[in-house]
Amino acid sequence: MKEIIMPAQIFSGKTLAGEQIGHTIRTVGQIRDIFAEGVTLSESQARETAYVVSSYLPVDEGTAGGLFFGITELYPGKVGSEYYMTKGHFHSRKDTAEFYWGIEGEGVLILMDAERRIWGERMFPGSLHYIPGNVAHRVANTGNTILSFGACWPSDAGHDYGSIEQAGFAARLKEVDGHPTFVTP
Ligand code: S6P
Ligand code: ZN
Repeated sequence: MKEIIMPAQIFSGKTLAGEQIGHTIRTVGQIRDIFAEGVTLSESQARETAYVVSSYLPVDEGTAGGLFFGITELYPGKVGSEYYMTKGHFHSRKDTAEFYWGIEGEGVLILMDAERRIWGERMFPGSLHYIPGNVAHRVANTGNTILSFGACWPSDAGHDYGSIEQAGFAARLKEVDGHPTFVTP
């Protein structure tokens, strides 16, 4: 008799649930170094949640040929005139791509290639973003509500946060006259 089983993980279209779903919380204090220098955080703002990543990693990190799936909920807020954003990273294996898609809220996907060329793509419910290999990616919440987006990436992509920690992105997305604007240092 061939069995039909229930999936152990459920993606409702908005949230991800199941026994193998992991959650990572990043507070504003934990990611303070990604924002422009010179802005002092209050203790209460440092304790705020900046984003939560719920992820389904069905195979070990580094496995060739597998896929990972994640939902990021990025809270609204600013440090100075800079929007709350994810840390951002290149993939450790340079030739690995990724899909992002907008679920709720609005924001900007900030992309930077190996030559430090920067561009942005608007994120909104239904937006779909192909992030090619060797392109760093970071998301900023430019709205007043949670920005939720999905991600799917190869299980052997890995994360290179160090390059961004050292050299940053070539431009910062700031609110200027009420609008998201790239500002170069
Ligand atoms: C993983 C994928 C996302 C991010 C998440 C948080 O490759 O791009 O799940 O991990 O959006 O961003 P970051 O830059 O802090 O990992
Ligand atoms: Zn990635």
